[in-house]
Amino acid sequence: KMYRVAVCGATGAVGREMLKVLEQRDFPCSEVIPMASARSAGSKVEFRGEELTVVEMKDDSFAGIDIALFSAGGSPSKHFAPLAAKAGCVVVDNSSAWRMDPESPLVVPEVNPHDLDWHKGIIANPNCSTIQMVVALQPIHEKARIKRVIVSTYQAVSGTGHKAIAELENQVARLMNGQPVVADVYPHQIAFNCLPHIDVFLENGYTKEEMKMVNETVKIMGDETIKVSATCVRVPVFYGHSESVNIETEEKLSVEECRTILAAAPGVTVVDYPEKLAYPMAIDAAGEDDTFVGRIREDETCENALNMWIVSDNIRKGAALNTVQIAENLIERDLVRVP
Ligand code: A2P
Ligand code: 11C
Repeated sequence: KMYRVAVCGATGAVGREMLKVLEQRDFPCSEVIPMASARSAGSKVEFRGEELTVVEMKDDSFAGIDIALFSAGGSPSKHFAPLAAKAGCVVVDNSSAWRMDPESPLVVPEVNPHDLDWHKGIIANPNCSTIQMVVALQPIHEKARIKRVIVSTYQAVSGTGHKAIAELENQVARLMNGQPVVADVYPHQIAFNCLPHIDVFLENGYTKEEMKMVNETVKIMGDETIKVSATCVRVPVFYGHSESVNIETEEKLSVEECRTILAAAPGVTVVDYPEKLAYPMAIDAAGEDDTFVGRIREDETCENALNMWIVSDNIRKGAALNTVQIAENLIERDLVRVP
């Protein structure tokens, strides 16, 4: 069977990657309909060597569409996803709008594909920094039960969207030419800097991005006992989020065992050869599908704990690829229908 697929937010950083991933994975689509706001309606995007015309996403845009992949931001998702589902279209949403909604499964196919069974029309794609972390945590949890995770992230500007990519390029160029920088997307200069601030600050002193890692991890892994403490930092990298992760487990797991488990885990590649100076790096992960794990070592200050470094392309596994994988899973398991 072939499907009619809408890509909502098709002109954005993630939307463009979704088109690329659909093409690369030969997704069974009879038609792809790129949608965006009125601002870019009429513009062109490329798919399978053809130019497709972007149409404006409207309340009645979803009749006859089987699957809609959303990456148009939180408020458009809040408004349009229920309308799409009502029209009989299954939505896989990349925004934060539906992630903690008890009626919407939050899915990483390597971790909890079974949660797709109870979808009611809207399936949420987790936050990029959460996705790459849980892909590595799940196999460790299955073997040794994770009690507590302490994570610090080093996140690329592409996570903010195409305007932030342009802002970093522009600031670097201006600084190299002795001109003053212009900060518009971020509150401070991002070029040659690190900002311990992603998304908005909350009352508890954490940022929303940090609390996404705490809450989404529990929902995806289906275990409320897993405690997560996060610090999220924006760094002047274009593509690829990196994470320093400390994992405390119930059972002892040796470095060697951990490497073996991760090497066998779906979606994970272990790159851990310090003697050859080989470890995961954002510039190598960019454009790749896997999550890369290295620097695996014992935390010598704690009985059962390991440290590791986890890197993945935030636009691919962190967003576009995971969304398409969810859609592929729905097809495989005959779940492309709104109950
Ligand atoms: P547009 O080009 O019309 O602004 P990014 O995350 O890279 O900033 O991209 C956001 C994407 O979401 C873009 O494709 C943008 O389209 C789209 N978008 C933003 N707001 C809306 C909206 N209200 N309706 C439809 N698409 C939207
Ligand atoms: C970032 N993680 O890197 C964010 C981007 O909740 O989907 C994704 C925000 C979200 O800025």
